[in-house]
Amino acid sequence: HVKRHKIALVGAGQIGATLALLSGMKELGDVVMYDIVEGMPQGKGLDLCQLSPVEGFDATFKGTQSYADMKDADVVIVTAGVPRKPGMSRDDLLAINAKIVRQVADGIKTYCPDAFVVCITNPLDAMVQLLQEVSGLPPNKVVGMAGVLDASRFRYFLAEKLNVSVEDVHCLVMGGHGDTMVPLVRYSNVGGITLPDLVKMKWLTQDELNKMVDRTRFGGGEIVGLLKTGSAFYAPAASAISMAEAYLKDKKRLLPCAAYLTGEYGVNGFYCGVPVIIGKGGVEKVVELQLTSEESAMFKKSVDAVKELVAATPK
Ligand code: A3D
Repeated sequence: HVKRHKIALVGAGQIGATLALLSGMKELGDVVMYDIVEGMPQGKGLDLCQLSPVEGFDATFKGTQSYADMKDADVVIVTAGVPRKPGMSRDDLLAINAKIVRQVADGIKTYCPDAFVVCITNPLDAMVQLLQEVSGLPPNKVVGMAGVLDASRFRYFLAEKLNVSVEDVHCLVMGGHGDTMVPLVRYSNVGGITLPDLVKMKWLTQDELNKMVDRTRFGGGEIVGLLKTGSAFYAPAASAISMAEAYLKDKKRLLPCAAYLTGEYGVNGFYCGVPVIIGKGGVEKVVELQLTSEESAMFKKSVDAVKELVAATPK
């Protein structure tokens, strides 16, 4: 018999609620939404239950203030914490979110140690590391969402500029999820035609491309500046759902994610954004590319920023 999957969302704020909506629309399974704010996840859950007849999908949505309700979840997506306000960097969130992530990790360890865990809480690379360490789950079952979002931003900017379908634009962004992230122009393409080729073909100038790379780097901040009371949530939620779906459906997707490195790219014992294969085994493979010396230097700078953050994380 077919058993429905169970998806636990820790944090039912802007991203959490969108994750729940997308899980329903894609019929990924039954959803449990945990949040410390009493009544809020219950209210959003009930609202989503009442949306399901209109959209025609079957899933339950349960709001809770008890970690016990995460029992035996197949996937856990963590957004618990506080988001940025204008003028704040992701790193400003470190102390407050570290405390919250520790509690979440304890809950996962107790109730669903076999889950695939996707961390979204910022500062991403440090929080995903803490989540893995405190929960004690195997590193291949704990990943951070950043690269899919950063690449999607780059894809959109390119599609808009070149007036082509977003579907045909593919981008790769590596490194930490911060201003030092590394959009890899050489490995990005439109229908298989790489960006350097498109510059040669005069579809866009090198200067325009450089500006889009920069806009990608600061893409999160651009939205924070507009919203003023929080950060992006639709695209971050969709990005995490694509990772969860790759796991649940054993799709073997090749996606850039914050993954635990054990020597790849010269990094040992840290999480950093790299291309990985996600399937039923979680992170099944880290894909190691031959970077140019310039790309390597950018990646190393990004890794150094991640290491600093991890060192600054309250133990
Ligand atoms: P928000 O709408 O504030 O939701 C966060 C939720 O966490 C709120 O409902 C809180 O009540 C809840 N919460 C606080 N403490 C706890 C706790 N101890 N246990 C459970 N829940 C708790 O924020 P959001 O959904 O917009 O963003 C969530 C996180 O994602 C923030 O840290 C953002 O910085 C981060 N974020 C990351 C990315 C990446 O690309 C990595 C993108 C956008 C946002």
